[in-house]
Amino acid sequence: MPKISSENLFKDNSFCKLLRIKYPIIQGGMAWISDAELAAAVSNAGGLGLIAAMSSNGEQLRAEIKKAKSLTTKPFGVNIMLMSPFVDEVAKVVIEEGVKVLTTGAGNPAKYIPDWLTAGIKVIPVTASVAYAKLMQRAGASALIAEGQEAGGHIGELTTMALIPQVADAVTVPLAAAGGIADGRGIAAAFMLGASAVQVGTRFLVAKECTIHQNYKDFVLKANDVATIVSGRRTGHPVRSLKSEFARNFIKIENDPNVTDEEIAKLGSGALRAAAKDGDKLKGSFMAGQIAGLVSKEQSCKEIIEEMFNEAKELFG
Ligand code: TUI
Repeated sequence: MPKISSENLFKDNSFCKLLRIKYPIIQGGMAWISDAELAAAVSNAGGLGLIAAMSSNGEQLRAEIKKAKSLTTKPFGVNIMLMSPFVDEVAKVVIEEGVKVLTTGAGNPAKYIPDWLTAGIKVIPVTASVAYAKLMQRAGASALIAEGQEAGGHIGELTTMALIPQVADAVTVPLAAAGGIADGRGIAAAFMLGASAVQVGTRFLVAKECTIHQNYKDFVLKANDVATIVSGRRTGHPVRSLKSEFARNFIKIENDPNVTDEEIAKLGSGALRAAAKDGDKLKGSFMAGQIAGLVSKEQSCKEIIEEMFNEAKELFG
């Protein structure tokens, strides 16, 4: 097995080369959260910022992309959530707007990949299993993000610790690790497991440039190791979030056999917005990863990224 050194963190790094970025860190494409302001701040700090297309229709996404272009000259990307009702239109808008990098989540992007590749876009699907990682590599993925179930939001079954080395052995494209990473130790561990980049969501929730409601940030800052819970197992779309009234209630209701699937589906709608925009604990789904307990201070994106990579560099000696 090749030795990993601090050289691999920056100079000799497949993600930095592929994406023309300084630090091999991707900011998670978080629905209702990852806007032009956050994406541009991460990109300006040397990482890859992402705009989440999930909550946007085509024209809203176009406006957000234009805004990001006005805030940074560095590369940034768009995250496309495949369960979005607007997925067909946003899949076209990213081509029209000359977006250079896409990540995808919560489904299979195979039918869009040929058009994106023809347009010169680098496509980086998020995967939660080895089989799906192989499928995405065959479909033309430029790189992959393997996400463990420590992550916030929609999750798969495997942990980051078990998933990353297995995916690393199964594919040849550059691999990023996600789920449970919020400091330099997490970066170092991810690299040891076979990743050459990390994707971070939870720690960026409390970034100064992240525009979510202060209640959301405080919820993350106060979280401990057992502050998250998984709901939505019955719907087939399990979601990790902080233990809000809404999340506890959702689990109670989904466990009730008298409640119909339609009623459950209705329950979830609007919950991401209620958390991000209104900070409403009764109606909001405050998605966050298990590493929230480690996130204890609000910092700029630049401070977050530089601190994380300085720690990782120290660890490699
Ligand atoms: O997508 C995410 N995280 C998300 S999406 C989201 S919005 C949402 N809200 C309510 C219910 C569901 C979603 C919030 N957080 N992460 C990337 C990710 N993708 N994790 C797991 C997957 C995944 C899962 C199944 C990717 C592909 C897949 O199946 C592929 C297939 O075989 O169809």
